Amino acid sequence: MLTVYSPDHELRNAKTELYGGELVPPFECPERMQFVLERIREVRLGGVIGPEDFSIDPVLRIHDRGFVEFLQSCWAEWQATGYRGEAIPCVFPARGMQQRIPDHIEGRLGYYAMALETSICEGTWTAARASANVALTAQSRVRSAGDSVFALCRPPGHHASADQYGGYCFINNAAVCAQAFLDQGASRVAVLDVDFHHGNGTQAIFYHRDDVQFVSLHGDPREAFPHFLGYADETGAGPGEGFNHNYPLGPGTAYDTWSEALRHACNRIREYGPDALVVSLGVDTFEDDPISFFRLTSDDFRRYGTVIGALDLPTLLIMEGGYAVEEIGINTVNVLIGFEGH
Ligand code: SP5
Ligand code: ZN
Repeated sequence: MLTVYSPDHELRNAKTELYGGELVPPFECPERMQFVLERIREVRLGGVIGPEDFSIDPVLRIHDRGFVEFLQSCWAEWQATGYRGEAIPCVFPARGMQQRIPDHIEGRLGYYAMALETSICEGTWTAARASANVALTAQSRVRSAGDSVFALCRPPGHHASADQYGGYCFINNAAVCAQAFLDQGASRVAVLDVDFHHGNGTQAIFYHRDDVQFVSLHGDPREAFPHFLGYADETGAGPGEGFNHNYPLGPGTAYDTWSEALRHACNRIREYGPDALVVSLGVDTFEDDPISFFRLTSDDFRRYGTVIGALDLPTLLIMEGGYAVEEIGINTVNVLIGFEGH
């Protein structure tokens, strides 16, 4: 399987993540990519190519212009205030308040954030753009060649909505690529999100639409981030009713229960009959992931790769989360090996 990758992700190298009331080194760190790349080479998965440059247009098909401009200028504006730390909001348009966009960076940070563990630092926007270019390059290969491609994206994307960043995400790579398939002639696209966390951004972006089906397995929002979306009764709205499927699963979920949900999810995708499949591939479902609570083993990743491969669709696999850094390569590449060997 071909992989698309850019070293420009290294430009996002934040020093801080707000975790348990402390500022700690971010779980979502540059080293993650080295372990995946190494493993790809070790098992000779296939070639690794760099991204092409895309304009901002495919990103603007999904994200608001004001949001994109905010991400672009955030670091410079934050620095101009004289603050010494990385950019973190501390005030929000909470219930009962106005949803107007303020001028000051402090207010705009709160307006555009969905979570504040994600510090914005120098290089964040450049890295996020490179990540989107990686995804779009892989998408264009899937579209032109009809085979399946792995987009080794960093930063990840599935928590980002049309106008909010957070959960380590800035541009929703999966949503941008699903839209790109449609814009290039597909009638229906399915997004299967197997990251431990609910893909709230992707769900919100397509919630009212019937041309993108969103199917997600994740930690039950009663117990897991992002906490405010991902319940089973969120089934879509308006023309999108029936095209959103959530499988919230509780603490300690192991492969028997998880894979049962996956098979159910895959049947929903078969019924939908999409022209292309986008997989939001997070491997934070791993038993030793430091911030998650599922119990998948490294072998389970290979097993479920075959289940997804058996859908037999042109598939774009996009890297999302996974924070057991030493094992992220083995687990991610196991999915790809299983997928190819189905
Ligand atoms: C892409 C992705 O996987 N983003 C995940 C972002 C999660 N950030 C907040 C984590 C809060 C973790 N709290 C769990 C405590 C476990 N002891
Ligand atoms: Zn995750």
